[in-house]
Amino acid sequence: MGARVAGRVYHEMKPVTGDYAVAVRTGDIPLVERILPRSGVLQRTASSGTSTQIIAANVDMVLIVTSIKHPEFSDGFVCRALAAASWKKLKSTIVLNKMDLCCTKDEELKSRILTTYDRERTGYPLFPVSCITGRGTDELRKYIRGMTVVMTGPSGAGKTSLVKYYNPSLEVRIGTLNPKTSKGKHTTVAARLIPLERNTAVIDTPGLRMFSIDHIPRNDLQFCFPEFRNYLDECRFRDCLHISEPGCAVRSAVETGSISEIRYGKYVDFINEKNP
Ligand SMILES: Nc1nc2c(ncn2[C@@H]2O[C@H](COP(=O)(O)OP(=O)(O)OP(=O)(O)O)[C@@H](O)[C@H]2O)c(=O)[nH]1
Ligand SMILES: [Mg+2]
Ligand SMILES: [Zn+2]
Repeated sequence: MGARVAGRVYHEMKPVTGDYAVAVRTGDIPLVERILPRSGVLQRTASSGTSTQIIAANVDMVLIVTSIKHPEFSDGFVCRALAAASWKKLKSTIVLNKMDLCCTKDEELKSRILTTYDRERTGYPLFPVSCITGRGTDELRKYIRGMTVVMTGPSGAGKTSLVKYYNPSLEVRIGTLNPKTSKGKHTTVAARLIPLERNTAVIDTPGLRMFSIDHIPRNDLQFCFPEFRNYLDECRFRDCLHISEPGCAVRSAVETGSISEIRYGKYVDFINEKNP
């Protein structure tokens, strides 16, 4: 059902997908008079680069939907989205879609991804799935039961296909990929909350070129990598940023293999992107 939003409300607190609102009936269409305080907010730095954009509100978990290929798996995207969710104290889960496309020559990439994001190390669950064969979809469905989850990912990773898989009668547009680049064509243009079974809902969102995290302060980035946490107190210097300081326990953990080199490399990239 549609609703109108009072101009004052729109001005004060732009409504976003997932918001709870108080509305009154005025004729045919309800009028939203108030938006309730938000919890569980997923946000990124807006494309303008100067402000943050709320992707969805009142979510219990973020599903980072990626594909093993077509489009190519991107550690940069995944690590940025994980950091953004973690910074807002939101739980995340990685969904590795299009497993049906994985052939013998992709085995190395597959095991590399599974090792990098290994749950024992990072704490993040990872579900390999396929919307074509249905592989892994039951496990994922059980895992999100009772929650409102927001999906984010690159265009063409199969976010809308996954909701359609769970709710085949849903009228949604599924896109094709650019055959040259294997990237999606930004088919979904607005976020939408789709109720699944009782108490479960999925928010489908438009695919992103990049998940910008310019809004996360430089010093906070280290807390957005859960696998660093056990080591942060062990560094020689209290203000260690874990880049080149002597006696850094995080870097030692990278050397011994307790922290993935790829995850650590992304952390260093994110630090270097920020002005001191
Ligand atoms: N082989 C294979 N193709 C898939 C799978 N899931 C989705 N696709 C295909 O991937 C393409 C893009 O799917 P969408 O669901 O539109 O992707 P999206 O992530 O919603 O893309 P945007 O809305 O642009 O962000 C379509 O051609 C789908 O048929 C899968 O598990 N296996
Ligand atoms: Mg879509
Ligand atoms: Zn350190």
